[in-house]
Formats: sequence, C-alpha cells, structure tokens
Amino acid sequence: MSITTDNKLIAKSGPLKLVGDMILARDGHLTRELLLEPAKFGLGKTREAESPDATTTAVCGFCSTGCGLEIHLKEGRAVTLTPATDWPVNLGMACPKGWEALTVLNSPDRATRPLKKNANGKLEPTSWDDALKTFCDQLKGVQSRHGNDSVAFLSTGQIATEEMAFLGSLAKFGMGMLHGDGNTRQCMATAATAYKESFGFDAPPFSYADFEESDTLVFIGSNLCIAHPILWERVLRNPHKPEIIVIDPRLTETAQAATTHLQIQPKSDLTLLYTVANLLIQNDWIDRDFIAQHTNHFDEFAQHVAAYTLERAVERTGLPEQTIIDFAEKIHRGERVSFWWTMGVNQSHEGVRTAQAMINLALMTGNIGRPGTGANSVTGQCNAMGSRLFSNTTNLLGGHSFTNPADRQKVADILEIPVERIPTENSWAYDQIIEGIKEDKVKGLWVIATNPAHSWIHQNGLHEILQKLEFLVVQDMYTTTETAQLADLVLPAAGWGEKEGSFINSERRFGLHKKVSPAPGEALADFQIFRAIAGYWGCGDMFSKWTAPERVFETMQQLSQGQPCDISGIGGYQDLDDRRGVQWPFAAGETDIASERRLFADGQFFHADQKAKFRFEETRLPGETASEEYPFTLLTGRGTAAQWHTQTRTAKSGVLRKLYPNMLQVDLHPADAKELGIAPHEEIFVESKRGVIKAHANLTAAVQRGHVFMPMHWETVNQLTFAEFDPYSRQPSYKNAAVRLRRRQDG
Ligand SMILES: Nc1nc2c(c(=O)[nH]1)N[C@H]1C(S)=C(S)[C@@H](COP(=O)(O)OP(=O)(O)OC[C@H]3O[C@@H](n4cnc5c(=O)[nH]c(N)nc54)[C@H](O)[C@@H]3O)O[C@H]1N2
Ligand SMILES: Nc1nc2c(c(=O)[nH]1)N[C@H]1C(S)=C(S)[C@@H](COP(=O)(O)OP(=O)(O)OC[C@H]3O[C@@H](n4cnc5c(=O)[nH]c(N)nc54)[C@H](O)[C@@H]3O)O[C@H]1N2
Ligand code: SF4
Ligand SMILES: [Mo]
Repeated sequence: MSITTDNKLIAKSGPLKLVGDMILARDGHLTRELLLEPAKFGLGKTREAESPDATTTAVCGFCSTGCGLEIHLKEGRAVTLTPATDWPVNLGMACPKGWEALTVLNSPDRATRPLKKNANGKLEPTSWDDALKTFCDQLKGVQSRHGNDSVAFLSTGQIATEEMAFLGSLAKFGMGMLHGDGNTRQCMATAATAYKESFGFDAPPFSYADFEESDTLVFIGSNLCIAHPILWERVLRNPHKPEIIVIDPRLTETAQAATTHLQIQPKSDLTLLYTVANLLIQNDWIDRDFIAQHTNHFDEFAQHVAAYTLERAVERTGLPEQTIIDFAEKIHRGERVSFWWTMGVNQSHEGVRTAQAMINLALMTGNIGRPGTGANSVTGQCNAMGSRLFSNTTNLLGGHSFTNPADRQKVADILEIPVERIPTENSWAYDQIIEGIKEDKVKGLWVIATNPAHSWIHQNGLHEILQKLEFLVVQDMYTTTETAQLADLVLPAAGWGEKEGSFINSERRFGLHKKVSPAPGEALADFQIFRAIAGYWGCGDMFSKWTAPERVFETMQQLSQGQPCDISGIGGYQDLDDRRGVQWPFAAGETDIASERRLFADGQFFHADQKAKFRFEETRLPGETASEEYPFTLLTGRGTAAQWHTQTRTAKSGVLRKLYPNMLQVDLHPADAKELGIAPHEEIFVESKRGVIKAHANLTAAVQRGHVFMPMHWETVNQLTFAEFDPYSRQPSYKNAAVRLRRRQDG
C-alpha cells in the first residue's frame, strides 16, 4: 500500500473508497491497518514510545487510585512493568491488580473478531465491514420503527476520557440518541449529586496528601485496604499518629486496622451523622465564622438535627451511647479532620443525604479547604471521574447542562456542529433505561465496557428484560462476559495497554495510559471503533477532527474553559507525562501549580453566591428489611484486592487467582451458623424474594449476627439484590437485601 502525492491511498487491490473519513478497501472491507495506524497514512498520530526498548509511564486501568506504572518495552512491546517511584500517587507501590495488568490481556477468550448472531442464535465471526454495516442497519432500523429515542447506550468509567467524549458525542449528536448512561451510576452518582447540590459542582475537594496530613480520618462505608490498597498505604505514611475511625457494619480489614470501629447497623449512617451534628451544635463545637461566611441554610439544618437524640441514634445504629459521644468528641478535638466515603454510603436508599451529612459535618467544623481535611468521596473505577465530566450522559460535555441554552451553544461552537444536534433534555438514568426496555420504549441497546448482566441489581429481572430488545450490541475485550453472551453483535475492543488516552483519578488528577502492546487479532481501540461507526453511520464529517485521542483532549480542554474543571493550562499529552499527571483545575495562564492541590482553600464554593449549602432530610428505612421469613441482611461488596468486579479481567491471571477463594463464599457469624446447624465451608442456599443461589459458608465474626456478606465478583450474587434506588442520584442500593439461609440437606 502506498500514498500518492494527492493523498489518495492506493492498495495493491486498487484504489480505496472514502466513507466519511473512514477508508474502505475496494471490496468494502475495512483495512484494519488504517484504523490501527492512521499516522502511517497521515490520518492522525498515535503515540508510541520513541525508542523500541524504552520505558514509558501509564496510569493503571483498574481502580480510581490512578497509580503510575512504568511499562518496560522490548522491541516496542511491553514485557513487564514496575510501579513508578516518582508518580505522586503511589510513590513506587502497586497492588496485585496493577502488577498483573499486562497478564490479563492474554487470554483465549479475548474478542479478536466481530461476532454476529446467526439464524440459530449462535455468535459467529464476521468481518468488521459486515459488523459495522449490521450495527448501522439494525440500529437505524430500530430508530425508524420506534423513534430515535428507542436506541440507548450504556457506557463506563473504564475507557479513556477521550473515548467517553467520542462515544457520548457520537451517540447523541451523531446518531440522535437521547438516552445514555453508564456504570458510574452504579458507583458514583450519589457522590456526584451530593457535591453538585452542596458545592455547586461535582468537585471532590481533596488531594491524596490529605491522607497523610490529617490527624483524624473518618472512613464511612469504605474498605480502603481491599478496594484502594495504595491509598491505605498513604494513610500508613501519616506521621501524626492519627485517629482512624471506620464506620462499617462489618469488621473489615480496614476496620481492623483502625483506632476505632463503629460497627453500626446497615443503613443507619444518616441517623448517626445527624446525631453527631446535633451533639457538636449542643456543645458549641462548631466553627461559627466559617458557617456564617461560607455557607447557607445552617439554621434550618440545626433545627432539623435537634430531633436526632442520642436515644434515637442508639436505637437505630445499635451503637452504645458513649461510643457516639466519643465519636463527636474526636471530631471536635481533631484539628485536621477528614471524612472519606465510598460504596457503603453511595449505594444506599438515602445515599445523597448521607454523603451530604458528611459534607455538613466538614462545613460546620470548618474542616474543608485546609490540609488534611475535607468531605471526600473516594472514586471507584480508573476513570469514573472522567465519565462524570466528559461522557455526555448525565451532563453535557465538560460539566455543562443539556437544559441550559448557553451551554449548548458553547459546546456546539467548540465542536462546530449545529446547536440543534444537542439534546435539550436530560437522559434517562440507567434504571429508567432498563425500565424503558421493559415497557418497549427502548428497543436497541449499545453496551460499552460494562457487564450489566452480572453487575446490575436484581439480575434475573434484567436478564428477562434484555431479551426484549430487538438489537443488543456489546463492545468488550472478552467474548465470554455475561452480557456479550446475550448480544446480537459483539465488537472486539482493545483494552488498557493496547490504546492510549487519559484517565482522571479520585483526586482529580489527569494521567495517561499508553499503547504498549498490540491488540489481539482484529480488536480495535474503542476510539477507532467510534471513528469507524461515525463513518458508516454517515456522520463522519461531524468528527473529521477527532482523528486521535490527543486531538480530542484538546477539544476537552476548550470545553473545560471557564468551568470549575478547567484544564486549558495543560500543554498536551507530553506535559501530562512530564508533570506526572495534573489535577484539575489548571487554567490557561496559571503557572507554578503544585503537584498536589485541594479545592476551596479560599472558602469559595461553586454556587452563584460562592457559598456551600447545608442539605438534609428526614431519615427513612430502606424498602426491604429483614423479616421473619427472610431474617438476614445481605451486604455485598469487594471481596479481595485481587478481584475486579465481574472478573472478566482479573480471573485471567494465575497469580491473582491464587489470591482469592476459588468458590463463592457467604460470610456468616459463627453463632448464627451454630443455630442453623451450618458447618464451616458447607455449601448452603442463600435465598431472597428474587432468587436462590448456592454459596459456601465462611464462618467469621467479621459480620454481625443477622448479617451475611457476599462479594460481588460472582455472577449469581445480584440474583438476590433488591432493586431500590436513591431518589436523587438513582444509584442502586446494592448493600441491602433480606435473605434466608437453608442447608441443602433440609431441601
Ligand atoms: N480489589 C478491588 N478494588 C476495587 C474494586 C474491585 O472490584 N476490586 N472496585 C472499585 C470500585 S468501582 C469501587 S466503587 C470501589 C468500592 O470501594 P468500597 O466502597 O470501599 O468497597 P465495597 O466493598 O463495595 O463497600 C465498602 C464497605 O461498605 C460497607 N457497607 C455496607 N453497607 C453499609 C452501610 O449501610 N453503612 C456503612 N457505613 N457501610 C456499609 C461494606 O461492609 C463494605 O465493607 O472499589 C474500587 N476498587
Ligand atoms: N452486588 C453488587 N453489585 C455491584 C456492586 C456492589 O458493590 N455489589 N458494585 C457496583 C459498582 S460500584 C460498579 S462500578 C459496577 C461494575 O460493574 P461492571 O462495569 O459491569 O463491571 P466490570 O467487570 O468492570 O465490567 C467492565 C467490562 O468492560 C470490559 N472492558 C474493560 N476494559 C475495556 C475497554 O477498554 N474497552 C471495552 N470496550 N471494554 C473493556 C471488561 O471486559 C468488562 O466486561 O458493579 C456494580 N455492581
Ligand atoms: S491500587 Fe488501583 S490503581 Fe493502584 S495498582 Fe492497584 S488497581 Fe491499580
Ligand atoms: Mo464502582
């Protein structure tokens, strides 16, 4: 193949046909070489390491900690990796998943060719050309029969920010969809909503340095030792002999390492936090100056929490009175108190108000904007923060609003598209999209880098609902995921290490991951798949400038200008690498920014009057509670540091497999086991109103009596969960279902 002077591509088989800016060989077959290496043909640049035996840094693609990993290349391909010692996040450390990040790329079930369902309902390989035509024909067909909004997409917090922006723009502006959401809904929607209401923007205020600078750290519903091991390492580096208070119904690894463990009843956090607020006010342990200058609605809040008496808290939380008083005193005594939360809060029927109850405590005690303080949501997936800002799902690109005409015009001008292409309404949330399928309103679904058939709440319901779709496309690295198995079309995607782009970690730090390994077979970077789809769909012109991730990053920078998440000061990808990642904001014109920065040092929040808001509401019981028939409360979450979610990736490493139990276990208190006659390791039935599954009894006093815990990494667990959602964030409450236990021999 060669390029003539007038830039026409000549293949051995004859000239190539241009579709949008996508190139097809004469026989209509898409040349993979062109998609993979557009630079070779002057179609945009992909970055490769300069020297074939170089070392290059890439941010880890599992959790939101965002560790820097040095990837060592031989002849241009990654051979091994080591944690980066100069990356400000991990300082030379990595957890087992990071160490094994390259291994999981090699697996016989990698998707290497597009797969299409044949007449017998079996997935079989097809060409990219056929797959892309099928994608367009089928989804356009659905739209012409049922309207544009009958096709929706479910995206992810695990692809590059540039890919998210491409997907969201392609789907909504190019293909005319209205509804698209992502797995970030399962994960971060509560924190995002809480921050937005309280601070005026979805702005986690902290930097990881705060773990080391705090003298009192409060972790609520966060098992850092397992879920963010390297952040726990940062806590261990704290030189101030800090108080570490862990609030969790289970005696987790993190709780064991704490100085105080408040082993509360599940879903009683809000009562506890309001009671503590009441105690702080009663004792006048609050920062009245900060409250007056920088917040609104404190008086109403004080009135509200006055009803939260110790008696009430003892009753709801199960904690002794003195423990609650001690907790309030520790907050008062601490000079630099930080509040941290993760899924034990976000995944709750009243998650938003619970997150805000922590924000309220930080505000009323002036524990924000100073080193070692803050109300800090620890993110989950490597790029959940990217999806919150740039996936074009719950908000318009760059933290803008679909319903704001000025925002729409700004985005249209930057993207050089007609403003009419931008929806004027918000999308349905994930659960509403699923409900839409049930009600025959959504008939086509495109799922990218998420595995809802395993991870969505009340799974049996979902499986039935997905069967109702006229067309389901799944874009994944592996063919064996529970969702890919249900698909009509599978698009094979390159994974982390096989493509490039940026991630944003928990502390708002942008960092890059790189292409250090070729994707297997015909698998393509999601970015290239979106480019190809744009071309085949007929909206390639709209994306003619979206030739490479770095070009899209430049567009994101323009979009961010004037927003709290302004990143216009970053000098491109090289600068991101040179600076070892950059936290937002970094606006053009700023110089000398520190590597680790927190927000709100000036007490100015993002609401129009620059004040933060106290938000609160009466506490409620969850929609399902333990009963005589189903006497146990089921908690779910992360099992081990070596397992990632639905296990499509981590199960592929022999090293990681050795680090976690090889069978599904249910943690059960020994006294409960004794009462039920259940022996250690016995396989038992765990049953909720929605399903019954088998699991091996793991007898441990880490769970309280009347509770059981199961890791989410086994596909059956979500057969039991109860589909309830926070009314504001619409995040599922995965950590609350009523179940009963049965010995198998009892039938
Ligand atoms: N190894 C590993 N690490 C991961 C992940 C993974 O799959 N594997 N996933 C990443 C992602 S996406 C996320 S979102 C994070 C999640 O990180 P975490 O939220 O820390 O992990 P979980 O185990 O889901 O939940 C944390 C704790 O919440 C507790 N909990 C349950 N109900 C309540 C309650 O009512 N109140 C309180 N206070 N606590 C409660 C549980 O007992 C559990 O210990 O982890 C990230 N890191
Ligand atoms: N019971 C229970 N359920 C839960 C939770 C819980 O605590 N309890 N937690 C919830 C939370 S917080 C989360 S975040 C979700 C996670 O739920 P999911 O998002 O469904 O879980 P993952 O296994 O991370 O799925 C990611 C998918 O993307 C694929 N993939 C990875 N990288 C790429 C890529 O670059 N491109 C493409 N195209 N595909 C890729 C993987 O192979 C995998 O199939 O689970 C939720 N479900
Ligand atoms: S802590 Fe998270 S980011 Fe760091 S190596 Fe482990 S999985 Fe990767
Ligand atoms: Mo998550």
